[in-house]
Amino acid sequence: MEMIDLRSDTVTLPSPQMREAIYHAELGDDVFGDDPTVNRFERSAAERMGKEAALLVVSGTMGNLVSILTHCGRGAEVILGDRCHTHLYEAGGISALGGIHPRTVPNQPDGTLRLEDIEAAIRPDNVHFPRTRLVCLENTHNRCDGAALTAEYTARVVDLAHRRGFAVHLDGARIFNAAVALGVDVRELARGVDSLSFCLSKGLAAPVGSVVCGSKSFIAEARRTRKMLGGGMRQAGVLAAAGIVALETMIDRIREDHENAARLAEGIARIGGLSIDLARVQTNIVYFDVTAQRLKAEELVQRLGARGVRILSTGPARLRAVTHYGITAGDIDQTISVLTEVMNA
Ligand code: TLP
Repeated sequence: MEMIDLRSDTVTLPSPQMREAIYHAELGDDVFGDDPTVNRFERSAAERMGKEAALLVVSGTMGNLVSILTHCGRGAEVILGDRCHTHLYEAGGISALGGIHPRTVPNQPDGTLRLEDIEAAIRPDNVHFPRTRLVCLENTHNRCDGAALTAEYTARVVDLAHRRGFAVHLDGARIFNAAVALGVDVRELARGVDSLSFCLSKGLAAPVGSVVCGSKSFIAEARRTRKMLGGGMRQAGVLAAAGIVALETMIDRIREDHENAARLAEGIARIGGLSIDLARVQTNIVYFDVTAQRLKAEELVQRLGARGVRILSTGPARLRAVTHYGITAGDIDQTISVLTEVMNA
């Protein structure tokens, strides 16, 4: 049975053009700075984000960890959303490996942190307190329905942080989804932030890799942090080659993923026993709930799986489906009909 895998956009397989580029990549030892493909990729990634420099890392988790460790010393405090990926799903790495104290403030349903909440979380200068060094944003916001944060909002947070003497890191794992949804250049969404990480292996469909972007001096320091974490890679041009193709060919097509997500959401809205807030589906992430008392989310996942559709349960009654490269409108129609069949059984 051919599976329709909507568990995440991380399941994407590299395009034929990526495989070709990997095969032909010119390579060297990147820890010595000698891999020409990595160097070319990092220059173009930085340029695309409007930053001075970039650093290839293995994953989104490592991108956030390297960035936060580079901004903060041990005992520093970072302000972040209570539903952000770094806080929920990165194994507590900033505390475990960096001795960094997380200070959560509530994520609003649209993925933002209220400026008043950030302001109230800033520590006064007093021996009792850790020092506030950083605030983290996430765009698009995974747990907040894939919401896209606007450039105007980000600018307000940057302004507040810089006025109060600390930095901003943006987890832009899916920042190109935000740029496409908002119809803006991705540079607008990256403007002013001191660092950002974005993923090659999600909506952009490359097999492995994320990128940290920032100033030249920040990236030089981040390179040292990456080495400390064991993330210095040698002939990493095999990854960067796919990254180059990802940046060249995979951004514009994201629109299709958003159309498929909207199509799926509209289908779900028509099925009894499921509920969805259509207005919240802005990008490629579709969260919905089972309202039928007899069925748990996990059971629904099992039944769909048996019929060739894979999605994730993210709570007792909550589910997530993510559209991506390789998923067609036909796959979405098939998913809707399987969901309808299972719910009516
Ligand atoms: N998210 C994954 C899972 O870990 C939940 C997914 O399937 O959505 N930032 C954000 C906003 C993310 O959504 C993810 C991955 C990461 C960082 C981490 O990236 P990786 O998996 O490359 O370490």
